[in-house]
Amino acid sequence: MQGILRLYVFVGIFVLLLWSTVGAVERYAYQATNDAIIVYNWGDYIDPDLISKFEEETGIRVIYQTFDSNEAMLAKIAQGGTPYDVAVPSEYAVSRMIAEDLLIPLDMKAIPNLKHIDPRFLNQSFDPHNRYSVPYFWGTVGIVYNKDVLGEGAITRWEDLWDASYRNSILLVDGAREIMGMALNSLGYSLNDTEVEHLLEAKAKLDELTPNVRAIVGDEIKFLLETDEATIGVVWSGDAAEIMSENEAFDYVIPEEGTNLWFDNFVIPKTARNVAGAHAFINFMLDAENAAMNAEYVGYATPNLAAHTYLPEYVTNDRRFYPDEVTQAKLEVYRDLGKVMLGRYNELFLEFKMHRK
Ligand code: N2P
Repeated sequence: MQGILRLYVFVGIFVLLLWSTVGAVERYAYQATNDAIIVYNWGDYIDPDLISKFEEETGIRVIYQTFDSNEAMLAKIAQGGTPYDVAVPSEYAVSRMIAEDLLIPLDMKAIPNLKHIDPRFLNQSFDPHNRYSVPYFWGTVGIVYNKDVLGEGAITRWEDLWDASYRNSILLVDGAREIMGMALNSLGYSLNDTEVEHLLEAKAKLDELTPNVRAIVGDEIKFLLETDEATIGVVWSGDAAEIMSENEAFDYVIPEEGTNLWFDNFVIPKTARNVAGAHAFINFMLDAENAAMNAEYVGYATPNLAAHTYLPEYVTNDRRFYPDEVTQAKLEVYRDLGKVMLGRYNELFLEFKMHRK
């Protein structure tokens, strides 16, 4: 008994020590804000060499943290614990952050490289006149599938995923809007639908997909598909591009029923302590050569027109990843559905995940 007690005390002291050390390191990191910036980005979403290049060129140290969904990022920033200088929300999350007064207006004089951005990606409805945001990458949500195993053209629609022959074959990206959106689109509804009946129908439809779902995963989805752990994945377009460059058996389709067209953007949260450094970082990432290097590394489509001159034409002409305007017009951009409705989407997605257990 005494031994167990001693063990508990020992573990307790260890945890306390660890906790206070982590706290001290974080505090130290966040104090040095004049020569540092804290960047909060999606996982696997930057060429790490660009971070070193920025640090060398400017002398500003980058403290880099990642998230894997808009919902996680929104919660962390709203809670305010970490003084982020730069974050990368998708369009509907930009609207949410503006509505919740979480962002500072950008000083475009400090971002002259904005001139490189294709004008059709500017002045969008989620942030008129780009008061708070500048475009980073854009793309779609779609299906990557092993054409060597399933056959060329085997999958063209969301509905195909429900085929009983794909038992235990599908990996889903762990995103509430993405997966609820897929179910809504497969039923012919908008992925911005707010009718409770339709949302419940979508959740029931997801439950029916359960036997075919192998796992719901984060960024490891790329590795799992590249190494043939599954034959089908519901992924963001750039992740599909990377999977296909590692494993030529895969192809990517934009489902016929329609899907999500998304735009990710740089913003500066109100928590920022190094606003000048944040602008410098955004401007650096918008430099044409840097943007091209970044696009080549992560596999996503860049809205930076000047960067296109540094990218091979077979990349920028690939309509699977740079869909033309006719296709884009058929796709839907997520709207900010408001806090309550977004909560509803999250709950239903969570229930689907639990249902699988
Ligand atoms: C890459 C994240 C892609 C973000 N891991 C899609 N909005």
